[in-house]
Amino acid sequence: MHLMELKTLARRLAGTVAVLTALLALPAAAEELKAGYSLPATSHYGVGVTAMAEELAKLSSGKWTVKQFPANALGGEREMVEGAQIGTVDIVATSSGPVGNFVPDTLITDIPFLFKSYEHAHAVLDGPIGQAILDQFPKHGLIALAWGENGFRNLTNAKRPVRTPADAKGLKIRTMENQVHMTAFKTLGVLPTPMAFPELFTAMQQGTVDGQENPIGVILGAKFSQVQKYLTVSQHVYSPALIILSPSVWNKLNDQEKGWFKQAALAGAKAMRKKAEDDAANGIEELKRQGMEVVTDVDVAAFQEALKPAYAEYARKFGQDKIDAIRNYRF
Ligand code: EAX
Repeated sequence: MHLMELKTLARRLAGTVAVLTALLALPAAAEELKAGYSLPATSHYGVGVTAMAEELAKLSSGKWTVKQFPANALGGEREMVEGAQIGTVDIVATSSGPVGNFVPDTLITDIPFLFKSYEHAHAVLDGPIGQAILDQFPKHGLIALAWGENGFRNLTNAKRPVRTPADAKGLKIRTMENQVHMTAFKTLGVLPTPMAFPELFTAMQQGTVDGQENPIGVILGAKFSQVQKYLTVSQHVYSPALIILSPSVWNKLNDQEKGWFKQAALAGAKAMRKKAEDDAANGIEELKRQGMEVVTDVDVAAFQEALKPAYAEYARKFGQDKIDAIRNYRF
């Protein structure tokens, strides 16, 4: 080999070594997590997941990034929870709606008129009762990092203004795939039609169902004013949300990293609650502008009276003591 060739070879090798050294000095590539939810990126779920991602990046010095899949891109809430179980979805921000089918202990939180206020709901869910429910998730193949919020649900329909249970009777109303909600609506004499959220807009457009019920932020985000004329501010049930993590992610974490995920999820839940509550406070005016006729003088006492047989069923199912412990929780 000529001297010139040797020199060229040496230069090339030196260059390769320099590149390799630079590569090794780079931090490990961030791991991307897939997060799914049923509403647009601008919704309370989007705001919550963004806050969680930012906190996680800060705590872990960028070890994880979060790619968001809003608006049912990964399927309905039940499908996304299944995805978390099998590891095809990493993070799910979901209403408690379908979660009772996986973790039955969550169902008690879906009882109508159980929580009197946001403060009441937060105190129960963030306290020992809520924690005991979160602790049930691992044995059902899921990790629940924090309680978030969907909000107080309100009835909408395309047929008539609803103030009383008599007005609601006979309406065909989509419910979530949740036994506690279905029992309540059946008891009220409406025709409950359980259906996954992604199918709901079309079902209302085509008249397969007359109406549905959801928090104001959801009604706005999903553009239901395009297919629903009447909004009843019934606030008939508080709808919690959950930030769920796939065990396929959780089981690889060390204790410090688990702490980061929990802390990040709590920051996400806080931001989610704030956005859901801001939407509930400001969104009704926007829905009016979009053409909805709004009933605010709802006969809540009559609805509670009409629900009595459902409450008897819940007492048999969950135990009156457990229900009272939530209803009378001091905060
Ligand atoms: O989580 O299915 C529902 O009505 C939920 O409230 C909605 O997907 C937001």
